[in-house]
Amino acid sequence: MIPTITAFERSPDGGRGLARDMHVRWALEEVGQSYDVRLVSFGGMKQPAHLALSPFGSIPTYEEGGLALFESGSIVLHIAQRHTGLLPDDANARARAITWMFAAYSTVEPPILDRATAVILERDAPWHDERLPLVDDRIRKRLAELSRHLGDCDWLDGAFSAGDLVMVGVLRRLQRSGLLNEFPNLAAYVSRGEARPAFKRAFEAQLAVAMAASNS
Ligand code: GTB
Repeated sequence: MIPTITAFERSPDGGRGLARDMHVRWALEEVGQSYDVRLVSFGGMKQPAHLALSPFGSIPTYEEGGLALFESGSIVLHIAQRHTGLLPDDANARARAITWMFAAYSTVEPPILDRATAVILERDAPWHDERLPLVDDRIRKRLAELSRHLGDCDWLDGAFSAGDLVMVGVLRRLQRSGLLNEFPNLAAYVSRGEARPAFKRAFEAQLAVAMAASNS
């Protein structure tokens, strides 16, 4: 059965592949699973039909037969568990790869999301100029820890896994901040992820949506 995912009809990132459907597209491409995409407007996300799939009115969602999922992490894990290619066979290595997915979402990403909020929504606040450096330092702390762990390895724990897919997806949001370049092994890690053929296919697919939206 071909799954259907949802994505922004008009992504605010203009095709930079930063919205969370990118994680899901990339995972599906890595395992060779074709998929359909239903594009949703900001208004449509808050309508009952979409809220029935996503209680928080967001993308991405994932439908496959009688199964409907929301949360990109849960969707990537579902894909990884049902196909080969994103999780190791060895039970302990598998558990560690899943741990890296959680680490990406719940330990590395929170200050990165704080930064996005600061830059996009709090730019005019009187305390913005004081807060941003504090947020950046919290990001630097996490990046330094991650950089130390990665060292000169290609991936976080042996072969590329769903943990790397999510971590690279999370780190990509820093590309315009300059923070990633302070940690050359992390910048190279992100580039390695982006060089994967599956990433490129997923990126091109979401870019095509953004280009069509900008021409309409
Ligand atoms: N925890 C959820 C998950 O991982 O699936 C978070 C889902 C989420 O935040 N979805 C966002 C959304 O639907 C899109 S991805 N927002 C609309 C709404 O809630 O009304 C987050 C995102 C948005 C925009 C950019 N950007 O422009 O760069 C990057 C990431």
